[in-house]
Amino acid sequence: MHDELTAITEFAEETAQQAGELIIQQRRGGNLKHDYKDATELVTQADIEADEFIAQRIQQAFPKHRILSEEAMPDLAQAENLDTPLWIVDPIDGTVNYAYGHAQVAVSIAYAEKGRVCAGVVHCPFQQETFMATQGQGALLNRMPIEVASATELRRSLIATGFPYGKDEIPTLVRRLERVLTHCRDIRRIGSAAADICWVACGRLDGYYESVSPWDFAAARLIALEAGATCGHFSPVPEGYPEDLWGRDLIITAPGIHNALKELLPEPAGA
Ligand code: LIP
Repeated sequence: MHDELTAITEFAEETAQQAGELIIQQRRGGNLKHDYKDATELVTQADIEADEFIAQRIQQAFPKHRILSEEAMPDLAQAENLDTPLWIVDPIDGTVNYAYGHAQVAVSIAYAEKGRVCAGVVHCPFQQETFMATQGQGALLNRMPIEVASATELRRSLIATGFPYGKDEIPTLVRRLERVLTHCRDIRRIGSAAADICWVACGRLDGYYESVSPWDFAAARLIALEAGATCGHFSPVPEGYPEDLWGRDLIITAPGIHNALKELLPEPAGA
């Protein structure tokens, strides 16, 4: 099983790096076509083409496996079907960054069996960084071991978060942000959950919290766990739903600040 999983991680690494080359070329070519999902969420032609490329490679190599991907196969019910292996794909995490020419963009590919993510790759093509992990084998950045920060004081910790495309929850999120910013060193809003979480894994950040989709975080969460991070939720995970794929109210931190940050996140009674 160990060798099979390692081979799957290496397949995901190669696939993510090839998809990374595709999106670099697309952006360099200029005139990037884009559209909007639900009138608010930006999607580019590169998102769609990279999603199709990754899906084709997975289907050729693993025809019996299922795929949950942001653009081509976004059926979240797939996450609750534990019968066959599942690939969870975000072809471009940080789509707005990608469209604006920023570097914090990630290709995220995770592999899960019975709802547990056991292989994950996050490739950041514009920064030439590939984060990866196989369950039980530690976390790597460009094939070198990484580990989470040793932060123990929230007031001296750098915390990342993000915000949804929809604006309904902004008042609650701003009140939460005020509580966190009052008690930590500073906040970063990088624009890619996969990059945020991998930066916690390698100690560039001390913590992260947000609510995102499974494809945004599934691979990075395994990488962070394997790097020694504490991963959890600050609200209950629905009974029977795979914790590794539940993206509401995520908190991923250096172990020493987990409880201190977690206490600040839920809306206080009567707020
Ligand atoms: C993004 C997430 C990010 C979040 C953005 C967006 P996308 O995913 O990675 O953490 O704050 O609103 O959801 O849409 O670029 O794949």
